[in-house]
Amino acid sequence: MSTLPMILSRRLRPSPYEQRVIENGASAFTLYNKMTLPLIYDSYETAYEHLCEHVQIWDVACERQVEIVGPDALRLVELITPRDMSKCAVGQGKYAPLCDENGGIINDPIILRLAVDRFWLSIADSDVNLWVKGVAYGRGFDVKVFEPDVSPLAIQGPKADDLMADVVGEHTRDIRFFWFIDETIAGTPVKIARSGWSGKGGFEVYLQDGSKGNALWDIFWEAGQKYNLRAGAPNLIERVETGLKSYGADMTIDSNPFEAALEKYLDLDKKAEYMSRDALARIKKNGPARRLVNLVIDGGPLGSMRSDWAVRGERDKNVGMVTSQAWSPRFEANIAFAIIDSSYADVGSVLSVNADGDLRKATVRNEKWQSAPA
Ligand code: THG
Repeated sequence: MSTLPMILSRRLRPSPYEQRVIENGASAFTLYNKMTLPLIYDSYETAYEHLCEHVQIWDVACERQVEIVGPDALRLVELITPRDMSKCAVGQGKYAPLCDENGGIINDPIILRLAVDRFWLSIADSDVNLWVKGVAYGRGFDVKVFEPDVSPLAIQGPKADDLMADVVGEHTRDIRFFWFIDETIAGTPVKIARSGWSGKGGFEVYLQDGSKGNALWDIFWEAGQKYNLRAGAPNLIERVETGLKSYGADMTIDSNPFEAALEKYLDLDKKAEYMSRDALARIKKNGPARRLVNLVIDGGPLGSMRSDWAVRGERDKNVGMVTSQAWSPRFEANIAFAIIDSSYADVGSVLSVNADGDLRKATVRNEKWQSAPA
């Protein structure tokens, strides 16, 4: 396929890497923050095998940045997340859920601290810019909130360190997990962070000039040939194995961080004011009604792209739904995330899944997909 089967109006915003993505034969895209996100070149399976061994270049420009800058920047960032952002140093990032006054998850960005009073929210797919602007105006905060010209390009896989060292320098090996440095590549300012939406290691390069997409891509492309670099994308199989949850699929504004298994990213006792404090305290006290769990579904590959299947308990009671699903070559099993009524959500709980009429036994597993202790 040489063109996207979509009408490319101004509403569908272009990625600076779009030309290279198409040239490399991307065959399936999703829509993310009103941009295309290429997900498949060859197949999820071949991309998964390659990602586990080599290095890939990913167009993740759709992970937009919402910049918050000004004297009240920290107060505003603290107000919108239950994570303690006073502990985030300049040059560091934190994975932090944004929660509204009901505890509902607005988004689950990585928050980068660029200066004492300047942050980027590197967002998943929802309209964070509008929400944050509303909060800032409503509270009369002295800040600017806007989406800057920044387009992340991910370099992911076990050979990413060698590639980055060749392109930028040996010092990039010392970047700590979720920290970032300022660099210039192709005469253009970038930030290089050790982060990315896979468990295979790597970096994200935040390009700060959208007109330089091809130039940046080409530099990594040429240097990457000796490492068997390929164009890739966030990989469904790998991310479910690794336990990375996707906003819009595994969590929405109708779920809270307790339900979405994001408890370890909460600092409920932090000093700063935050709008979800009362709601999250209440949910914690009563226990969440539902929980996002790991599920192993019996039998051979299910191989469906849509997997919002019903999950049933005893006497066929509907107890939840599958939110993401993939056949894992490593565990030789159908592994899934599912949102389940809390009383059915303990490890070892035996349920069933109705996969488009195919009724399968399913078991709640722990975070490493291992069997429950007998
Ligand atoms: N990169 C950038 N922005 C993003 C994403 C990204 N925005 C949207 C989405 N992805 C945000 N979601 C996540 C979820 C998990 C992680 C990163 C982004 C992640 N988690 C680690 C883990 O779970 O092991 C560590 C989290 C931590 O310790 O703070 O990496 O991919 N730029």
